[in-house]
Amino acid sequence: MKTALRTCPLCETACGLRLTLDDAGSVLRVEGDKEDPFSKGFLCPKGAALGQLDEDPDRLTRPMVRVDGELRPASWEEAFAEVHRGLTGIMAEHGRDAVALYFGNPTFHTMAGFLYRQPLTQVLGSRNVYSASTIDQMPKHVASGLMLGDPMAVAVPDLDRTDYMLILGANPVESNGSLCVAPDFKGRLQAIQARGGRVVVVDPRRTRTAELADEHVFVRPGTDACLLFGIVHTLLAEDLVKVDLNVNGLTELRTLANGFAPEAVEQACSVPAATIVRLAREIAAAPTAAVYARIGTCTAEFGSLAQWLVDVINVLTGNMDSVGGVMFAKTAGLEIFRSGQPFATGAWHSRVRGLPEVLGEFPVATMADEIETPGEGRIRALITVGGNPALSAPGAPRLARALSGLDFMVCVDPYLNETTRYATVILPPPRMLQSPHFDFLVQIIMVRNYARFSPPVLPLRDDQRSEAAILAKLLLILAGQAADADPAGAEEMLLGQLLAAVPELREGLEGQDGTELILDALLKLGSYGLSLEAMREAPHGMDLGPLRPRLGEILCTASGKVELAPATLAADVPRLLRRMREWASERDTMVLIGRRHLRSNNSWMHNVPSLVGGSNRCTLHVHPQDAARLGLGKRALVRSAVGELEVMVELSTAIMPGVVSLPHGWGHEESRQKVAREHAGVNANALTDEAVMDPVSGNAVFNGVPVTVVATEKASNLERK
Ligand SMILES: Nc1nc2c(c(=O)[nH]1)N[C@H]1C(S)=C(S)[C@@H](COP(=O)(O)OP(=O)(O)OC[C@H]3O[C@@H](n4cnc5c(=O)[nH]c(N)nc54)[C@H](O)[C@@H]3O)O[C@H]1N2
Ligand SMILES: Nc1nc2c(c(=O)[nH]1)N[C@H]1C(S)=C(S)[C@@H](COP(=O)(O)OP(=O)(O)OC[C@H]3O[C@@H](n4cnc5c(=O)[nH]c(N)nc54)[C@H](O)[C@@H]3O)O[C@H]1N2
Ligand code: SF4
Ligand SMILES: [Mo]
Repeated sequence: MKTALRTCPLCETACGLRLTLDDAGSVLRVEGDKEDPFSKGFLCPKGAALGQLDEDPDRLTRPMVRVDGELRPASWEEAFAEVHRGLTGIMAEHGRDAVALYFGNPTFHTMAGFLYRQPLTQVLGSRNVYSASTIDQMPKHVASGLMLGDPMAVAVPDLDRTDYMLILGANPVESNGSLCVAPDFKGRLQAIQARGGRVVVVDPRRTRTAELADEHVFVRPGTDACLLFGIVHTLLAEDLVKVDLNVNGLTELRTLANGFAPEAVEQACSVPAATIVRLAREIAAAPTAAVYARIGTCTAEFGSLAQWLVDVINVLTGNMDSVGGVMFAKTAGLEIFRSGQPFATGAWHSRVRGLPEVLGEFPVATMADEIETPGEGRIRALITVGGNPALSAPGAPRLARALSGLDFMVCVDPYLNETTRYATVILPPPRMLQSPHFDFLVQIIMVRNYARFSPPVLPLRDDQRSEAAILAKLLLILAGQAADADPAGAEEMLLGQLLAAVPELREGLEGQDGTELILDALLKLGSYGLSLEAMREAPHGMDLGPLRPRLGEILCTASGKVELAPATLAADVPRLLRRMREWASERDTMVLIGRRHLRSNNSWMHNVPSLVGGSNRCTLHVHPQDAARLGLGKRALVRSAVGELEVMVELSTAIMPGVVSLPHGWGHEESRQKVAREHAGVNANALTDEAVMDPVSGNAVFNGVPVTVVATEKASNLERK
């Protein structure tokens, strides 16, 4: 028996875990690490299932290569030779834009994903770069970038000190929080209440977070920008503004807000004008307040406007960069990457739909267009790293068909799943416990500055490759080197770039492999004068103190001021005004939203028996009033502009009438994963429409999708066992 300390790599919350393993390396028990200064013993059911997930017998242990149309196990040498053949051939014949990259959600968490993402993108030199960002948080980056200059300057609620928290479109009691890292988010919300503060939740569904709150406000999906504008309008009209930062654009903001008086927006968003006015007054009157909005407001038609208005309210009420309001974390290893250059979008545009590049990426919502549309620059090969777009992207069935028509596809992924089934080569990373872990990106969004390093718990076997070594090989192949090039060369290249100004640091670096050496370098170059050695000496993690005001270090707009009415966003306001009128008259249209469940995470945790079944089901939540009106029984057919699905109906008074909710990440009927196949569910993204997006950020729209729902008696996917 052995115990090991480990950061949970499964979600943004980064909980400290204490594992008990047997001599064979099998996980016997997972507990929260009580000595972790940040998570203090908290863990969720997914963290508790880390061992089962890591030891899932359906995880791939060997590379797979397609031979005669079928994926077969192969050696690493064969697999890399095939990758070399496929990619170099396509790049030589069709140019570099013919090869696309897709980085999925886990690449935001793994060390290898973080370290190799930029280098792979740079070395490939293709415009066709996609990531889970444009099916998630891109509107936040755009709003921060345009207001503050730095797209990575994500303002985080000062959860532990605020007196008032307005939450829109987030359900942290189930999701554990996103763009706001706070282990035991629920306990921290309850602590706000215990110290006399107030929590208000705006959501079309009375979620577990809404139930805990002091007040829950139902909002019509997709209309948050109107509601938020109503709050801004009130703050300005009632002179409740106390701006204590150097700002630009207050006059323009006033003009833009003109059309959004609370009485003008209430019809569209279904929130009474009196409630909007009261919320504005409450935020302004609270000693400190934080407005926080997540996925429900990002994956919507006006995602960027909503994210902008959230921070406008934080600025107008004196809560931006201030204790108890929203602030900016100070990372241990990333500050050197701040460019200091003002953010802009649209340096180039996509070939088919002419969409602007945002952070060097095109929207996932246009990936199928770029694969299917003939002509120069068409995508013919795709590299995916830790992503499952065949389930997670809008209009997913069309994208899956497009993937099946690619000339070549290589997937770095531990599973043969709905996406990797189209691969020519699958390169599986080792078990999570065989990889070192340090959450680089999550440090940007923590409610307290904190760092923790977990060395690998288990060694690699000879027939395995670390994820970093896999990505290093891909990097070398893209750089034109031979299939058998030594991945250590890529690591030295990265170190060389990092230490260009201080090459003398190279000699003193330590680490078991290239990944650890690079981490040591970043920590030594970082804000707190840390090192890998210092991290090893603090195996429970290191508290680096509460958030402190630091906007002065981050702000990099051209004006040097906080931009309250950036031109790119102001230009999108007329579209909102038009849509607002339509919403007011479309009140009978049924709309679809998503749903997350505590025991699930996107598409890839449905193969662990303890995480599926029970209440974690892929059902359509329908309000009983709607069900009666539509004559729905157990099953229903849901139709959208792009597809239809037969679903199991679950009545719920928690959902707003006129709204139905279906979780994403399901639809495993053809999966090779045994347990997941038995709990197949349906793919919600068969209903979402890739033609509709937030045009400013290119973000997909998963919430507020117009649908019709009719009764059906056909046998359902859900019941097929
Ligand atoms: N258990 C679990 N945890 C997860 C994940 C998971 O799949 N399962 N996924 C992880 C990932 S990748 C992310 S990005 C985070 C997301 O974390 P959260 O943002 O907290 O995500 P959700 O739980 O989906 O909460 C979104 C809420 O928005 C509401 N909503 C839908 N449409 C609208 C709208 O138009 N307006 C408003 N105001 N609300 C709306 C929904 O009803 C829902 O309650 O969670 C992470 N954590
Ligand atoms: N309708 C609807 N669709 C949504 C959402 C929604 O709310 N509603 N949410 C969106 C959001 S917020 C997100 S983040 C996206 C997620 O979209 P994706 O990132 O495309 O999908 P995931 O389901 O997270 O798939 C993760 C993949 O990574 C693999 N993987 C797991 N661990 C590792 C690892 O250590 N290394 C590597 N290389 N691979 C690994 C898994 O096998 C899986 O194939 O989905 C989006 N899609
Ligand atoms: S909340 Fe759960 S999944 Fe997320 S890091 Fe903590 S234990 Fe892991
Ligand atoms: Mo996400």
